[in-house]
Amino acid sequence: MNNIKKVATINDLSGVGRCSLTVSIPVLSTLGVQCCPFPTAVLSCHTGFDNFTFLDITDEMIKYKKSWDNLGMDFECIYSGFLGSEKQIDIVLDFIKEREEALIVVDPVMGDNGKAYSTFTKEMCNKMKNLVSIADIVTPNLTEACILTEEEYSKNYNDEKILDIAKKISSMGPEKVIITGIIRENKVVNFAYDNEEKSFFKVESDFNNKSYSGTGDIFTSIVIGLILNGHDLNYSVEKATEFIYKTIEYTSKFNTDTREGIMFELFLKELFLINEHK
Ligand code: PXL
Repeated sequence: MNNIKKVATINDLSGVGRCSLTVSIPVLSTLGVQCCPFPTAVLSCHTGFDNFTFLDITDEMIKYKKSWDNLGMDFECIYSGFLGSEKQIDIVLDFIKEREEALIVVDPVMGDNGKAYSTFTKEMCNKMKNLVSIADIVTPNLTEACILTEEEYSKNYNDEKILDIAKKISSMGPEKVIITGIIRENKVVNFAYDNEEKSFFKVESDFNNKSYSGTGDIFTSIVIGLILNGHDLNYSVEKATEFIYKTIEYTSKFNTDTREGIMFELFLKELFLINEHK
């Protein structure tokens, strides 16, 4: 019996910088789920580098979707990340609406450190709200959570305010809201709100003052893989946080360019063991 779950992973392919598809494919495979890439753009490096090529493949996405539609291709999960244009968001909306029985995970990739990414326009931010409204789980960072709720960005929000923001996002549609990478003094905090369980918890790890690219994509990929394997939200967020902490701690010993991401390749065997634990 084929009991391997499929995840349609809608994200870009960036040649350097360990983010989006280049991390989701190995992480999901290690967790025993099949990552089916649905590429949105091809970049030489992610947009954090001073120089990058950007090939928008919106037209190809229309044909790609049609091919999967014609084949009746279904997925246990649809995971969307970096989207390059308003039209791409519309394609993803249609793709999801035709497959609503899947677990819909939207990482509303729009910005970081209080600022929208250079490729992200105000119109795209507005459209992203429509995508968030049909998701089951969303994983914004604090910048994205503030953009979605039209709150002013501040690094100093307390737990009560973060819960308020998470509830506002949940009221847009998603049952589970995970706000990632909140930096508080020497800690990084991930918050999770579950509207079904009416629960709210946070997982903290030490922060060594270095922010690496792609950690949000690795985090969301781990959470998806663990949830699809039957682990609960609490375990999934806790283990994803621990994995990223450990990998950052190791990577930081080598003084690499933080835009190159974290050395997760060396820790995949640990991820495999995390998943085996029931
Ligand atoms: O990791 C988020 C991300 C994904 N894809 C591209 C990016 C970024 C963040 O900068 O530029 C192309």
